Amino acid sequence: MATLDDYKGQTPAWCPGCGNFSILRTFKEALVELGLEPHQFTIVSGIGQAAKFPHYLKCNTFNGLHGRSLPVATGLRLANHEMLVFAVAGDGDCYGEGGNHLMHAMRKNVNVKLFVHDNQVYGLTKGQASPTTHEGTVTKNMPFGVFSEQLNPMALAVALDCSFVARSFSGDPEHLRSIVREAVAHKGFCLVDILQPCVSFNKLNTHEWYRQRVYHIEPEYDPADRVKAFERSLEWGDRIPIGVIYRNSRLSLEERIPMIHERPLVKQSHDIAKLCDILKEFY
Ligand SMILES: Cc1ncc(C[n+]2csc(CCOP(=O)(O)OP(=O)(O)O)c2C)c(N)n1
Ligand code: SF4
Repeated sequence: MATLDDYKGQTPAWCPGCGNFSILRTFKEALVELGLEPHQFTIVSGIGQAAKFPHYLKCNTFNGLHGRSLPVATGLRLANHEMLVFAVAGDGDCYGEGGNHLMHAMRKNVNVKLFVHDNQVYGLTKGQASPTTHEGTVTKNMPFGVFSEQLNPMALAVALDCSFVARSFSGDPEHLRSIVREAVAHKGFCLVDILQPCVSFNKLNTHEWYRQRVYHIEPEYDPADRVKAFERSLEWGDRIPIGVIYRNSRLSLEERIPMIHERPLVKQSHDIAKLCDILKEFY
C-alpha cells in the first residue's frame, strides 16, 4: 500500500504561502486514502506554476506544451483506458491557451480528471490577466484594468453537459480531498476548478477574500438537476459555492469506441507485416 513518502517528488519551487502547496499535499493524501499505487495513474500537464505539479509527485508524468495537456491525456486514455489519467493545469493554461481542447474533451466525455488551479492570473509569467481575472482588475500589463469579461468555467461546463463539474478551495483541504475522491470514482470527464490564492501576483483574491465568500453546497442539493446546476454555477461574488455542481452519467468516449471495448489498444496484438503492406499503398 503506497504511503505519502512513496509519492515524494522534487522539492517545490513555489513562493511561500502559495495555494499550490496545500493542493499538492491534499492530492497526495487523497491518493493514499484511495489506495492508489504510483504506477496506476499518469498526470499530464502543460506549462505554468500549476503545471509543475507532477514534478513534485513520484508517478508517471507527461509535460505537454502550454494548454495542450488534454489532447495528450485523451491519447493516453484511448491507448490504455485501464490507466487512470489526471490532467493538471492553471486557469491561463486551460481556459486560455487550452480552451478549445477543454470544450471538446467535455463534449466527447473522455474519462480524464482535470484539476485546474484557478488563481485568476498567469502566475509563472508574473501576473498577467487570465480568462478568470475579474473585469477591471489592474495588472502590470493592464494598467487601465482588464477590459474583457471574466470567464465562468462552471457555467461553461454545465452548458456543455460536462459529466462532472465541481469547485473546491485550496484553503479547505478536507473538502478538496473529498472532491478528488469523488472525481476518481466518477466515470467520465471531470472538471474540478480549485480556487487557489497566488500570493505574489493576485492581491485581490487572497486567502481572506475566499474565506469570507466560499460556502459548502448543502448535502440535499441534487447535482443531477442541470437547470439548478446552471443557476448554482452562476453564483459568484459575495457567496461562492464549493462542491459538486453538476453530474451526469453519460457514456464516456472509451465506452463508445467498439474497437477498444474488449481490451485496451496497448493489449491488442498487431500484425506489423500487414501494417507495412497497407502503408506501402501510400508510397
Ligand atoms: C503558447 C504559449 N503562450 C504563452 C506562453 C508563456 N507562458 C508560460 S507559463 C505562462 C503562464 C501560466 O499561467 P497559468 O496557466 O494561469 O498557470 P499558473 O502559472 O498561474 O499556475 C505563460 C503565459 C507559452 N509558454 N506558450
Ligand atoms: S507566482 Fe503565484 S502561483 Fe506562482 S508560485 Fe508564486 S504564489 Fe504560487
